[in-house]
Amino acid sequence: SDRNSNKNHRHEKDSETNVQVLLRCRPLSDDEQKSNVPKVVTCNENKREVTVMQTLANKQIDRVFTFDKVFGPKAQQRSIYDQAIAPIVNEVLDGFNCTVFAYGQTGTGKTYTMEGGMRTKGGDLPAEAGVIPRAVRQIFDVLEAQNADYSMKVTFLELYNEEITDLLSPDDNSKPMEEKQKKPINLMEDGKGCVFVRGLEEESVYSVNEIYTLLERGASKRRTAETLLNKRSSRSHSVFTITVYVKETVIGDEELIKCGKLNLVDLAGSENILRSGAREGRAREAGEINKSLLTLGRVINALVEHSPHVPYRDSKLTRILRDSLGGKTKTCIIATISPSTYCLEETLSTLDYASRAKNIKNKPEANQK
Ligand code: ADP
Ligand code: ZZD
Repeated sequence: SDRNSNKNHRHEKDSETNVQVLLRCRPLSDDEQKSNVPKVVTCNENKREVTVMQTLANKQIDRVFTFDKVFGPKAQQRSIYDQAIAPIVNEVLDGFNCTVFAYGQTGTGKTYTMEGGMRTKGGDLPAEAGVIPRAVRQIFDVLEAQNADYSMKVTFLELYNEEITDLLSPDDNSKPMEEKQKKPINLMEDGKGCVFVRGLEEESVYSVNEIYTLLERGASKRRTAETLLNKRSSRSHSVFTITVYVKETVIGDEELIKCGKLNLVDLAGSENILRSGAREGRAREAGEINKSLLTLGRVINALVEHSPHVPYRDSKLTRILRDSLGGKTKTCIIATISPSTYCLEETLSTLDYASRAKNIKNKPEANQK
């Protein structure tokens, strides 16, 4: 029909882009090196290949996986950022919504990749700074260099056991622990089916230093939650979102605002999927904790298999990030693995999952000006 051909015009095939999938393998830790832990992973960055050596019935069987980019154990934070993330941040500045996920087993470097550490080698960012501080820096640098009229808002949340914690809400030390964090945080839907998180502290920021103060608040709030609940960090997801508004001067008096959003997501450890998949319902908590991660896997499967029903609504994470999976957002997944033989099973499962995600297609559209 006419309506259909119209629709097809607006969503031309060439506007579809696959989710970009990067692979990062961490180095052996000092301890692992000392005890001569055998390595089973080799990375060929030029060929964008990862090879896993597996011995089955005394035969060595190699499995080779190809990704959009591969970063071996020697890859520095800065080089990953410059090669893989800086182009994404430029898209955000052009008015697109973009999402970067870190996916992998606990201990493989998701938080190191997304946040990094403070260890410095001189220069104005620590050499170990990860994606979040570098993205914030780049956004400020570009907009300042353009002399742009802009504003920026950030939110930082943690999702644990299907409950949202606002990592930026100001600490009220006058109240006992049980009374804190009583401000309800809910997922709301606007008329167009877009989900947003209501009740979150939305901080406007005007300088890099202000952001660092916020990051510090978030990191310390998370540490408090962590000490109260063992293993929380490996089971929780954290979502850092930067929204940028740039005023565009146009001929005449019309004022246009260009808006772009960047979601930076540190997922719960992927080992939680296998565990909860096998023993779902055993402990109520275990099932609940991993609902979001399980649903993320199901959403990816449904998208890859072109199923008529994609279960976005089944978890908070997939509701919040719905548009990043099969929607108008440009999405990148960084899969993290360990080279150790002791992680072999989880490594193969991460590589399979990440390979499948390469087949998800999004239809990025710049936000309406
Ligand atoms: P995850 O968030 O996946 O549980 P972490 O980011 O906490 O893993 O990393 C586990 C440990 O390994 C940390 O001590 C971290 O500093 C270190 N690490 C992870 N990736 C790297 C890397 N590429 N280079 C150096 N150290 C790393
Ligand atoms: N990964 C560290 C935080 C942690 O787990 O605590 S590193 C970066 C992004 C989001 C939150 C914190 C940070 C982090 C930091 C550490 C300590 C105090 C404030 C912020 C960081 C690292 C390098 C440059 C900027 C911020």
